[in-house]
Amino acid sequence: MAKKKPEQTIRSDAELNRELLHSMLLQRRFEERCAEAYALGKIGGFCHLYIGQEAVSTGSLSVLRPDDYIITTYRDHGQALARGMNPRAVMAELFGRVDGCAHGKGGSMHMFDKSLNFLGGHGIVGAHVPLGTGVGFAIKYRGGDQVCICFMGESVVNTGAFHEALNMAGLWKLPVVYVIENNRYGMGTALERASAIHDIYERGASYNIPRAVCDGQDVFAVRAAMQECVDRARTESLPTLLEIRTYRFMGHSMSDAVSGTYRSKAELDEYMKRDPIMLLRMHMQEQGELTEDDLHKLDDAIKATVQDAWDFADASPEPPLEALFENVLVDTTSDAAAEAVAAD
Ligand SMILES: Cc1ncc(C[n+]2csc(CCOP(=O)(O)OP(=O)(O)O)c2C)c(N)n1
Repeated sequence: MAKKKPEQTIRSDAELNRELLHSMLLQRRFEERCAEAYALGKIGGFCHLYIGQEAVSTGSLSVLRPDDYIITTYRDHGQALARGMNPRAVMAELFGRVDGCAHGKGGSMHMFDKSLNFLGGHGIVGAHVPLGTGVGFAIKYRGGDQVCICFMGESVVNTGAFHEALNMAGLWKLPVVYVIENNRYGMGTALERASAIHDIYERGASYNIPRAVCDGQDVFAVRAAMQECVDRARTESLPTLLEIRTYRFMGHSMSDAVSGTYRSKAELDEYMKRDPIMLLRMHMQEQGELTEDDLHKLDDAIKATVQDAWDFADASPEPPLEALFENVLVDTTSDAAAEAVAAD
């Protein structure tokens, strides 16, 4: 029997497709090395991999301007790389070294880069959503036309902070795109066991927020959906609740097995048939935009980039003991602090 071809939607030009493939493959190879580094004890603490979800970060961030803002959860390595963060700074942060983006004090869940308006990397489920709303408020208050993208997992919609933040965004018409990365599970709890509503995007109705849903394994579908949301935010200053349906191929974090007891191997296999990188690669090969040789060269170059990030991180020193007390307390009453705030 002929194999059914995985569905795909909008098409794009060859150059752009190559950039999208590069971005997604970089995340995949980076995460694979993170798993290895974790097993070797070079990375400690929490570590949540992004394998399987790469079309969400790449597709979403590919339609943004450099001055737009991004805020996200702890599953943040892929989004940081897709935004253009230096893989060295990301890997060094994971290794807990001084050359990391947070000088080794944040780790996996706290990627941050002010120069890219990448505002983290937050570990408390739901707690960053009001911050995303605050960024939207600041943009509007200052009269700018930037957009804030606030990523979150689907279990966030059951936290109180989500509802308070979306109510304000709907009421004040803030330029924020709230992206639900619906990968079906909050740790080991399936969406259907945790939420009375299974079409998560419908929650936007409660706050009069426009809403949409798209296929998160198809990078073109993500781009198209996100472009609409970003245009709405930029030109009409309106928020959107966008549900992107995806799937994580690894465990919730490094502490659980690949498959877990909460889902079957058959389910995992079924979703892996729609690996987002494979779908894009197949499309490009069908269009004559990519040969096997091109693919190998691209993959080798990306592997070398990731190896370079690893070597850089490994050579970077650990933060000194005194660093424990740096950036903990700020005297906001001093003249210097007031000047720093005014200049920002
Ligand atoms: C307030 C709070 N409660 C519990 C946790 C522990 N915790 C970490 S991740 C997680 C599940 C989150 O699932 P989801 O939002 O769907 O995101 P995903 O991990 O699937 O990307 C939980 C309960 C936490 N970090 N913060």
